[in-house]
Amino acid sequence: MPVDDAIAAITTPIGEGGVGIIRISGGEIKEILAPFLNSRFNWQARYVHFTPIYDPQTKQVLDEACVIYFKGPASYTGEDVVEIQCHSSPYILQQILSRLIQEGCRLAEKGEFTKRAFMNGKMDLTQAEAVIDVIQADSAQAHQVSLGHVKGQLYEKITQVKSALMPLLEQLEGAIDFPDEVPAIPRETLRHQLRTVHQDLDQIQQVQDWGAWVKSGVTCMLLGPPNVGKSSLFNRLSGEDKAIVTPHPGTTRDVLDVTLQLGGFNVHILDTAGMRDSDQEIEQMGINRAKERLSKVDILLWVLDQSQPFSEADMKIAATLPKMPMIIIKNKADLGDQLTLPDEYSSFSCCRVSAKTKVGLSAVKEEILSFIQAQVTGMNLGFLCNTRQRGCLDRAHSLLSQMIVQLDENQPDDLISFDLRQVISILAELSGDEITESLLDGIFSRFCVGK
Ligand SMILES: Nc1nc2c(ncn2[C@@H]2O[C@H](COP(=O)(O)OP(=O)(O)O)[C@@H](O)[C@H]2O)c(=O)[nH]1
Ligand SMILES: [Mg+2]
Repeated sequence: MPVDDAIAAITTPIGEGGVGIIRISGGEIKEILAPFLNSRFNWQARYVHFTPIYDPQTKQVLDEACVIYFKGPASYTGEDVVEIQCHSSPYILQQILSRLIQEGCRLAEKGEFTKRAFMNGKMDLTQAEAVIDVIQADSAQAHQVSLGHVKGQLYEKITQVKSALMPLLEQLEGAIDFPDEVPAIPRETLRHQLRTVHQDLDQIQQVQDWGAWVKSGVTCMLLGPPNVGKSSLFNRLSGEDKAIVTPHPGTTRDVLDVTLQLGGFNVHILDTAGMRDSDQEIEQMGINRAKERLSKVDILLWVLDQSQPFSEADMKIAATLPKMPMIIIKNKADLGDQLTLPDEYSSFSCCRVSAKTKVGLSAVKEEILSFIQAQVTGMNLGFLCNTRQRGCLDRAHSLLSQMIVQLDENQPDDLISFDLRQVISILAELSGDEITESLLDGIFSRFCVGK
């Protein structure tokens, strides 16, 4: 099958709405579309043509629509593209699509428009992958990152790193094959260059660790002894009465979660069973669940009852707190302040709140947000990778680390050049300059039909 055969799909979600769009792309779409349009239809590109759309067989009007023609290669796919913007009734859209198929179009596969854009050199693979991330972005920050990728920041950086390595490889291999003509690279130069590239990859890797927050969100867990007001705070922060609140210790069992949007970031708040040794089987199961979730938490929200002195129970919890980012929340501010925390906690951010009166709640949100912002400030989030790209980045990074050790151990040039070729090849896989068919299928199958 020719790669530019005509494909068509409904690109807008099915359902009632103002406008529904059908996109058609391919080499001979003007011929296929001719019987749908007036014989006088003017194929002026990038112009909105308001026109009836006819049934090619019966010549009945199917709908009145705005038709835009993008002449290839100046189009999304690089081929001739037509977008028919008609009324968004699933019936009308299906009617037009089914007739397009009768007249010679094929229903586009998932992501096929973007795959063609990639095949026709309209975008590199990191940009193509970013298109799916833009579609799936569910927070303002994630959206910004994906847009950065669509503009190709990651691709540019990786290309720059690769082009720093290429001359090294050429000279290394030249010196091995033609020692009389090509001088060997001094080890010190080689070491310096590899270290520089290694630092570049280090920098991109750091962005991944913190930047993952931007994509998947930040998880904060409310943790503390029973009855300090964790569930009340959870309800107040989420603005819903999701968690059951009672004066009886041991009420919360399951881990509850809610997602807030703070400053464009998704923040997942978890409410947990109060930590204590319980002889109640179900409560103990809840406590164990909370402990299991701890490893996936980014920020602990340690809740204490400030109307009481620092207790034995607080001390027990303090002893089990993992070393991780933490905000201390002193709740029940409306009942007075009896709580003095041990000195070792003086460096942690601390908020005084009352879940009952709501005083101090906004400070908790601000504290979480400023913590996230402090981590991501100064990072180029345009370098944020998806899982596939991250795998390549980690492989290239660890191979480079290994090569630097080999250089220090004075390993021969042919071994170094073999690994260097590998690193370049992995980076090419990351940027999409070296790709396999199955890799492409895997990437584009994540798309929806019509993109
Ligand atoms: N006075 C006062 N009572 C509170 C406050 N927060 C929670 N409570 C009460 O403390 C009890 C335990 O609250 P809950 O949210 O279930 O605590 P949890 O066990 O830590 O989840 C309930 O009776 C709440 O009404 C607060 O800020 N001030
Ligand atoms: Mg509770």
